[in-house]
Amino acid sequence: MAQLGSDLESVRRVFADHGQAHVFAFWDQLDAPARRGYLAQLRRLAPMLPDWVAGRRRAISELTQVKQAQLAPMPVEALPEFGGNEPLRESARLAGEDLLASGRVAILVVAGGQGTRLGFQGPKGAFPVGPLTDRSLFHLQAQKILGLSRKLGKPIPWYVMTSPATDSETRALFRAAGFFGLKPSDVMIFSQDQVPCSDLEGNLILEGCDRVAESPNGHGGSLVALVESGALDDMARRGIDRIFYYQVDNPLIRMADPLLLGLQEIQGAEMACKVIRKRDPQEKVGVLARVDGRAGIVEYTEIQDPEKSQIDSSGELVFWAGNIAIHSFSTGFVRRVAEQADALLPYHASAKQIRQVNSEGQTVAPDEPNGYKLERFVFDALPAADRVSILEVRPSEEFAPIKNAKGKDSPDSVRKELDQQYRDWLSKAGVAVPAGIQVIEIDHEYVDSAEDALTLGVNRIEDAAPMIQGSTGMRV
Ligand code: UD2
Repeated sequence: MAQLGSDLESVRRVFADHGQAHVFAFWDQLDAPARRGYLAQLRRLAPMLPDWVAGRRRAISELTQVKQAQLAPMPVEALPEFGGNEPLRESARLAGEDLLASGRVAILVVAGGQGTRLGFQGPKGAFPVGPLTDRSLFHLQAQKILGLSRKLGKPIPWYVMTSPATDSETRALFRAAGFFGLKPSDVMIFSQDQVPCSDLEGNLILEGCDRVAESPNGHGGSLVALVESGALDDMARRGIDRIFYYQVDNPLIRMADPLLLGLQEIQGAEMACKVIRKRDPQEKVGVLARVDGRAGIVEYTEIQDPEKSQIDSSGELVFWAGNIAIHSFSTGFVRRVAEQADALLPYHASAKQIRQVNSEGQTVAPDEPNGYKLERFVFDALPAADRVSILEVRPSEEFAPIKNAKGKDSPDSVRKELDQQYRDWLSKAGVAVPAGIQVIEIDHEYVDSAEDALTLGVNRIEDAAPMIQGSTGMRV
């Protein structure tokens, strides 16, 4: 108890010195176990307070500043229909297949987000996307990895980044599902860190009488978590030096795409990004560009006219390369960025409704944003990369994220896109889908492309079961 007392006083002083003495507002009302738990959190937060104070000040002030930067387009390996180099794509694919065959590639999914915008309780990776079987995003992605491993004749390890909010549920889910058929030793689940939220004035928020509000530190936190969790060391032991990065909310993901991996390889780049062609200047996606001479992403909120609507001589937008958050990294680059994270990965603030105690000590959910969550963005690593490769892809083939409960990027719209992709694969492979079939579900372990569908050697969907199932009834 004496230990607790002296500890308490030094912790109290740190918070007071940074203008955050209010975190002790309810201390006198807490019982001993609550005090012990709370002190453990405060002790953990105390050393990061100086950086937090500076970081949140910069992040909040940037919200109201229009950045003045010199923008120029980046060279992009465009799709063949937009003048891209087909032989280069073919060489890239072969180089990527070599990397995969020699076991140099790991897959990383960032799955620390919760499905709050979807109104879903639980990790977003648990969200059901299978129209017939209700398989989850994780399950569908595991099927893709199983299929890839089977083709390679060796496992390809899967690193799953969770957050303190999703970690235990995610682990339980993988265990209950028998790791979806993957070998548990080839799946590494690790958590990113959290960072305290800030109120609108820049102070810590009390989420409860004995709890400071914290939230996951953004997908950029993955670069640090890879090092701190030992995942990067684990990769080194396995002879891996490339990481294929994607976000859990995209069921159309082309897993460990050799084209992206190979383009990075033959261009000698430290980081590679997939982009889609932005057609409308108002579209809300970040754009890859040269920012003050270095590769970077300009958020749609930051790009202004004339650059935003600038058209080239062929009538195309000059800044058209929209980021879809699919990357490939060299592991050496990840380690370098992680070591300099404080300098390279600034926090970005976004206004949110954050649960907070009122003066009576009751936690309430506000109706309006009452503070900021602070996040690091993975693409802030771009300017630090020696070279960056950029590959244009077709959204209908590889990008349909589930973000909202209704409308665009909702479970309904994404299931439709998935269904359309299945129909396209089957049609290219000459497999007939009878007119009455309203819902199709494909097991990605066996069929993950039109080429795979062709190898089944069938021309009726009924003959392909159980890899491909069709149903005349709609799931409600
Ligand atoms: C992100 C990009 C956007 C576009 C889009 C593609 C930013 C600011 N914007 O939009 O430009 O590329 O994705 O889908 O990044 N996650 C974590 N930990 C965190 C925060 C997020 O793991 O602390 C994961 C989350 O589980 C999800 C992904 O990162 O898989 C994207 O998060 P989001 O849905 O919040 O990103 P969004 O829609 O703002």
